[in-house]
Amino acid sequence: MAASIQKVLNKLSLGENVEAPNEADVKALRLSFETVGQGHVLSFWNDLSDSEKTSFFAQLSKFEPERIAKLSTEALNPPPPAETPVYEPLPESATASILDSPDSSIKAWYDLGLELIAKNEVAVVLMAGGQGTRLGSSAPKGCFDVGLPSKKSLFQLQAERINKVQSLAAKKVAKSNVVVPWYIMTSGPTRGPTQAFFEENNYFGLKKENVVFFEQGVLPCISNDGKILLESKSKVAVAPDGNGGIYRALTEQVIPDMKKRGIKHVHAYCVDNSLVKVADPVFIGFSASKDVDLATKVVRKRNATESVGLILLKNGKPDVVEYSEIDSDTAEAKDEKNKDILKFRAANIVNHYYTVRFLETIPDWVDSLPHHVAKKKIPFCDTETGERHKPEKPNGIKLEQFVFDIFPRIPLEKFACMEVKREDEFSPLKNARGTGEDDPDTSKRDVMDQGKRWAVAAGATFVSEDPAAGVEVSPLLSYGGEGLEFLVGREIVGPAAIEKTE
Ligand code: UD2
Repeated sequence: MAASIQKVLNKLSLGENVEAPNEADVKALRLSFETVGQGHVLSFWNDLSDSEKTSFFAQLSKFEPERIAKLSTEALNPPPPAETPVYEPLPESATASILDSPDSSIKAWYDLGLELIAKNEVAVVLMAGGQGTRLGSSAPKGCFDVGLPSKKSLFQLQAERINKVQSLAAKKVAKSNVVVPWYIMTSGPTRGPTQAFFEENNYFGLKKENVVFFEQGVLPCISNDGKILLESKSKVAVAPDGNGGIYRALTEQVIPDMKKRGIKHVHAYCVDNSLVKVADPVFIGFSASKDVDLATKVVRKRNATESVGLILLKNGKPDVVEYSEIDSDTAEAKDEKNKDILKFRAANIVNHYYTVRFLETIPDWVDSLPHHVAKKKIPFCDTETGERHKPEKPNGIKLEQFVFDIFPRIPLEKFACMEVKREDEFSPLKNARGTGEDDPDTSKRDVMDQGKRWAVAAGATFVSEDPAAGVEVSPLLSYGGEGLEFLVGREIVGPAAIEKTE
């Protein structure tokens, strides 16, 4: 990158005002795009005001035109698949299932997990940079109130689960000041509103210094003939670079802080799972006891067409085949021994464990992670007329990386998969209210059903006019159904919310 462009970038990163770029800088920039056939991005340069020139120059300077040209050429002209991949379910050796593990194992993992949390060796990374288009909400998904009696957002539920697991760990080892730092990955559009939401809510009771926001990268949107799309005369249309952008972002913005804090174990998860067990001691303990570098939680796939990735062996290596890329034969194949269940039924739920030891190797492989193509309707500015259009049908592609694309690089003996109960750990908020599946009402239902199971298991009697009614149990009271002995003999009239012991 020309020294002059770097100089502007340095000033920008320091938040300094940058004057309108000088002719030499603009010439260098224009050349860097023209050289790869993308000179059209500067079609309207001379029409722009100084402030537009400054912001547009800053945006363009962050891109690497050669890398973008290479990515878009590869994306639009994908090489024919080398050979039909061979898919097999993961071997027993690489998987464990909560569903059929003895209580003694689960308790051992739980105790080890709490000990590691108490030693301040565990951190959490939240992937919250998605744009949540299917949900139809303009705010970041974590701000969404699914309609619980408490009206708690997904962010608040997750913050309180962190709070609770910290105090469970502290109590177990009779230690104070147990901290699970929470690193929240946002993307351009979600960064501001997310941070503001946490400030307004005083970090939901967590200490501000232990909630660290960081930002994933963005990539330009590309037209179907390989040209960078303009959103306006002075702005390139961009989109977050996918949840696989987490790796580049972690290396640049998070790993140093984790090292400083002595973190060794990381739980990374998806914002829109209303049941997510954040920093789950069982998962942390399971993964640490097997000394793996990467572990992933799965649930049993609901049906052949559920929009989830499938965890399996692909050509002998652990991998995930995304729902948008799976062939129907594979999706519908039945288990050889039991025709009633799917052969490939380990559904990815974006719930991963990493060692920091492994995350420190990101620079060795981050540039080789593949990009996936999503065909999208992308509002654009016509580079001939300057008019802005909102297309009716897909007119271009967004390039994104997937967080699980690192799986094939993990030796099988350093990889593990844990199957968990869907009803206890997975209820994604994907769709707008009224869809009937993976929407706010199903999220609320699943949280309330879980609380009802916990209350009845603790000895309460549940009564309700409405058989579908449930009980919301605050995460500050119970992380996984424990500590509810005070409910013995109590009658709970549903729907109900339990926030305190008295
Ligand atoms: C994701 C999984 C899919 C399955 C499904 C279950 C991936 C690539 N796919 O599909 O296999 O597990 O979830 O619910 O993981 N995100 C970012 N930055 C981005 C894009 C997404 O942080 O640029 C986050 C997003 O905020 C969310 C998570 O990644 O927390 C999953 O993203 P999604 O909901 O767009 O993924 P989906 O449902 O297509």
